[in-house]
Amino acid sequence: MELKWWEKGIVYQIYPRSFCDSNGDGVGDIPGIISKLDYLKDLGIDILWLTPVYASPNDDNGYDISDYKAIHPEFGSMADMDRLIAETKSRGIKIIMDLVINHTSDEHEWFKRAKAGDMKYKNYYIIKKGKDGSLPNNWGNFFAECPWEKFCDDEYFLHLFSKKQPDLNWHNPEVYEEIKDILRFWLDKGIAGFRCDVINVLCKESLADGKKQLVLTGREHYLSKEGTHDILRRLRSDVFDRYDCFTVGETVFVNLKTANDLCAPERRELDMVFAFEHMECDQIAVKWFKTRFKPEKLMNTLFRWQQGLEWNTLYFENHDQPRSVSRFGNDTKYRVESAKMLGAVNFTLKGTPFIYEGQEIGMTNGDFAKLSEIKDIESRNVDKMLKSMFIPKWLRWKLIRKTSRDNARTPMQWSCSENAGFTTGTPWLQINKNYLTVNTESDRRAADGIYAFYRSLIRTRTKERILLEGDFVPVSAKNNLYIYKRVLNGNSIICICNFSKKVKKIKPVGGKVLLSNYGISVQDGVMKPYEFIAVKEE
Ligand code: ISL
Ligand code: CA
Repeated sequence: MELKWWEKGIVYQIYPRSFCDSNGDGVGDIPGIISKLDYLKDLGIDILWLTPVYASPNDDNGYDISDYKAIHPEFGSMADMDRLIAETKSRGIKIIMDLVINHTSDEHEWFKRAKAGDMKYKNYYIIKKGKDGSLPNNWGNFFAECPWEKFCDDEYFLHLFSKKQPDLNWHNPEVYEEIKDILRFWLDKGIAGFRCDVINVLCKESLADGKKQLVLTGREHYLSKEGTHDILRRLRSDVFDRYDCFTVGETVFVNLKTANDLCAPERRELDMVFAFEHMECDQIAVKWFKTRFKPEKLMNTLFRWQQGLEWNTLYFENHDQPRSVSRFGNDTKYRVESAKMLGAVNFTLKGTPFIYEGQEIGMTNGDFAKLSEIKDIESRNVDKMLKSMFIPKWLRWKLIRKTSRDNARTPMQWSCSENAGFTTGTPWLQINKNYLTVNTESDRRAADGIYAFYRSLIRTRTKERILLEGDFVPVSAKNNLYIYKRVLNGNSIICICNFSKKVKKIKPVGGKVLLSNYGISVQDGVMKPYEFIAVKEE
């Protein structure tokens, strides 16, 4: 079957605040993105995903939207956005935007009117009376706080995220109509699709108490419910089908069954989903408690998803996760090798690869020294929660330093000039001091640069039908050596990956070397630290 353009393409995620600042206010912006389009074109990407650039009070860095049809002035104007759309189009790059429709900002006009007593808008949100003088139910919240906030008198509104992000009431048909209108507005401008934020929690089937759980008590009442499936199917036929666009859902807590339910082509809901299971391979119960990383957990999870879902999103990083080279690789001695190896795994599995800004030069976790240097609302709430559990300060910091979302949000490192070439002003979040060595300019100059390796990954995947369409076949997974094949019409590519610092012996593989992060042309049976090799078998 002919692959769709979003299956053939490579997506590059931009976190606009941290990408490139054009006017020296310390915040990345749309003109900054435009100035880097040639860089992205040279890398070889096809699709850009922008995290929210809409008007927002920035309680959660743009995921709290106060006007879906306006650009936040700190990012530029609507004219800048139109120019970005035109400039990407002329380079053959498409743009997808973030669609945040589980909640709005409490500063959105709708919520303000609801607050002012307008019943029409009150019914846009989930507002409930308390129960016997206490909260409406016992649910938990994604940001480690109480999900109910006083609305007025004895009423509360639900917010699964921050209290400045009230959840929308998807049982109200007027909400559906409003969102349809917003989608058309952007699609008519030439946007090619959406990354749909926490899309599988839209419909709260009931507001009853939930079964007590360590995290997110109550989630059985809203995760991937029939009401959400119904909304997705309707959005598809009412809106998306009329455009050449695609949707990728950010779907929390999905397993193979629910992921299939959300994106199997015949169900006509989403085109792809972001699953999280492989991101949970180094945590205990909740993401704030990290344990030692074991490659087998990561790789076996990936192998299972490769076999259980027809088409996967392939990602190791985004703006909510620590940097992959610090987390799964080695960000000191083997930074270059392990960053390339992770990239190679991400590009040789079956699915659409996503690159998060900076991943293509092996950017590492932020080098924060104390909580006051961290801006992320989630980290700040987690600190409060852990404090209330009497966890000592040093341990709180240890956990947060490892898991904070700000690890991936530090500004993009462009050069070794002041502020890494990101801004001429004061950056909104501190720049990692390793910018003097880790930056696009030095990386692209180096003989063994990561950027150049990503370019070859992109070109190889685009050229090789086996990598695009071939079936995934696991071969072996033991002793930190991972071997898998991609197979199409009897032709195969074998991929071997040494997920450790130790040298390993294998049976030499003959054939044409397609990719090697050590630049070798013949596989000799020795796998060096973090070595990856892909060989076309003959
Ligand atoms: O990243 C997480 C925990 O650190 C997740 O629980 C995350 O909150 C969840 O995946 C939802 O993320 C998305 O929606 C949030 C926003 O803060 C995230 O940045 C976004 O990716 C609320 O809109
Ligand atoms: Ca700026």
